[in-house]
Amino acid sequence: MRYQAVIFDLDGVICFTDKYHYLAWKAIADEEGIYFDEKINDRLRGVSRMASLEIILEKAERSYSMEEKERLCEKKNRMYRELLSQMSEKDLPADVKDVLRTLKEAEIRIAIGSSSRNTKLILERLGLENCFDAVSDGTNITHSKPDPEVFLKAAEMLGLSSEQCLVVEDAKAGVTAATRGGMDSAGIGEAAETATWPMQSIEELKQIVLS
Ligand code: B16
Ligand code: MG
Repeated sequence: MRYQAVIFDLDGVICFTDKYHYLAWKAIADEEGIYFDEKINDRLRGVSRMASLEIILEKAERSYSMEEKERLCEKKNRMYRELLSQMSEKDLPADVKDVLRTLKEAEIRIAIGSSSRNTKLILERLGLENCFDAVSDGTNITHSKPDPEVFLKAAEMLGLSSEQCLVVEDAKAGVTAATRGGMDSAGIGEAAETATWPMQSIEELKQIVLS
């Protein structure tokens, strides 16, 4: 088999927390009187919390101090975590569950490579806290996607080289990060446009990895 491990992005791949990011950022933007829509939201996929705010503030009519930006990030994160706290194992899509089980049965190692600092909470809510062989996330990196750091750290935790790992992404920034790290990628949604393996659905991953 071509790959020994699959490194999964979290938001937008394993679960649909991307919609909660949108709702929380939308509430912040509305309060501040800043235009924000789903198209702008797509640019936030895979990028850090502060970098996300900077993108939203491009439409602001005034400039914000670093203190104000930090307050807005904290507020957004409180709203986001409130939404996450309502999640349960039912929010793990059946096709994702099936893919994870199939890869494990085939002894392909699985890891998380997410920019999120809320990864631990999300995995707990989904009942996946003991599922992955490695978890690399926003708490162990200094540069978020499109920098390859999060994926390189995941490969290092697995004890594997970049060529042995396949990254699964929903964000163009994530595909760029994988490519810069010397890794192939499988992409869904907008990430399918630039990934090594474009996919219509996550189920296609079984064919890509196991053939
Ligand atoms: P947090 P991923 C990313 O997660 C999200 O796509 C991105 O929208 C978010 O800003 C980033 O995590 C940071 O998340 O505020 O929870 O630390 O797609 O890399 O799993
Ligand atoms: Mg994502």
